[in-house]
Amino acid sequence: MSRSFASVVCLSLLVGNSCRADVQGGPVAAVVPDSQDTYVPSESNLVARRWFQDAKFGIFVHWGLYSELGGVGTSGLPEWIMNDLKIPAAKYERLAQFFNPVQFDADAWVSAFKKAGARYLIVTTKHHDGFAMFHSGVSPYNIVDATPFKRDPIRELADACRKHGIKLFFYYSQLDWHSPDYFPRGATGHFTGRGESGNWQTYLDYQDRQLAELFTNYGAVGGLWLDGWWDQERTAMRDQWQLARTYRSLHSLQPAALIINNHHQAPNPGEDVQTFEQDLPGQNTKGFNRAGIGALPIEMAETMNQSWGFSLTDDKFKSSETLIRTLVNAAGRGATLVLNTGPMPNGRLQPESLHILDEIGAWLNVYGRSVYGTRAGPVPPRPWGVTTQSEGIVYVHVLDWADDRLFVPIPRPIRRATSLVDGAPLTMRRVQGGVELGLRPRQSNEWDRVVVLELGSEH
Ligand code: FHN
Repeated sequence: MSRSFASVVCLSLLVGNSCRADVQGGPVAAVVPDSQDTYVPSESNLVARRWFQDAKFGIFVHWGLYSELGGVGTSGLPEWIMNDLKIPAAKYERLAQFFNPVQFDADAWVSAFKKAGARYLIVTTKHHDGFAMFHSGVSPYNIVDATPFKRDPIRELADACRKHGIKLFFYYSQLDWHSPDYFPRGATGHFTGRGESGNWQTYLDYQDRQLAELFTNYGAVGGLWLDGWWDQERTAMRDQWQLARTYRSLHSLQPAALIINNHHQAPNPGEDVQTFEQDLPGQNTKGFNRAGIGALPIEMAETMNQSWGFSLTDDKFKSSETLIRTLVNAAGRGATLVLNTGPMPNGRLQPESLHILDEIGAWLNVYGRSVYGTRAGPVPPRPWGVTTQSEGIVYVHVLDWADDRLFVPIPRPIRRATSLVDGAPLTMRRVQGGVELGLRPRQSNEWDRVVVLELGSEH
């Protein structure tokens, strides 16, 4: 029996904690089926969840060996170039020898994110290509040991984030195109020159040891953002990730750290935030978001152009107006937006990204209070826009409305309606079931007309 087949058989026979898939003799932890796990978040975790709901805006960074190739030759997913061009792992490894992003300046990145109004940062510590962008003792296939750069950007980012008050989250791909033990393979990574055997349990142990390093060596972090589960969605390995084991270990290392898994499914026990990819929660234009919205805090991840990693040819950057509207539309659904940028192989942020970040920061400087710390408002999303709310105040975000009167179905008494941008009072008329607001015309550069409604007492 091949060792890979033995592993699968052993895994498929698991009952409670009784089976140890140690065919290769590697360290193996007891396995508890995910479905039997219960999870009670710690008090500090619940506080962190509220913080996350208040944060409303984060930055996502996709940066790795693939950034060197600038996405040339692939369709829209630069970080997928190893898979898409069928580059063997042994050849792809050479990219590490050329990776020397000497202009990387963690402080400059985090300062730019902070100025843009972001409250947290998610950075790729290992993408599907399997290369660790941090100093790992688990494998020398990492940025410190395998590149001429020899620095640990994750440590530098952790320090900069601490200095600037930004929470740091780690992106980590469970899917791996480099490890021979990521076997049986799922939907991707079939042409990277690996043999037809591997030990799944050894791979999971490798993954969990790297995750433990991240949760041990970089101080208190915001959390973990997993990706790649979906690679096995239609295989026999679908339920063999031992998520409960991974989550339990990480929650015990850092109880306040939030675990997010971009599996595109309904949340599992042990997860703290539900994320939605490139669609507003409740929408599914891209095909990722088939699961409904659960009870956890929610997030939407979006790109600035069409790519996650750096692309030399992708100039389809969304306008700052579009991205602000996405942020507002997310907030109106109670979600936090994490906006991606793909830094260049020299270590610098793309100039287009910096420009967008500046514009978002300028907007948030003026309109921030209608977004930060709010929850979804009393009026669900409408064709004209959304509402958000915080203590005693409803923010009406008028995104698409040409007329000078707008009916808003808020039956509660309202003391005052003002325009957020200049504090000017607006007329309002109580009508059946709500209030009719008098709007002033939209200015040409006004991306969101925000009306501040101060609620009166019910009695
Ligand atoms: O395949 C990845 C992709 O490269 C990128 O990392 C995004 C981010 O949400 N997640 C995966 C696709 O679901």
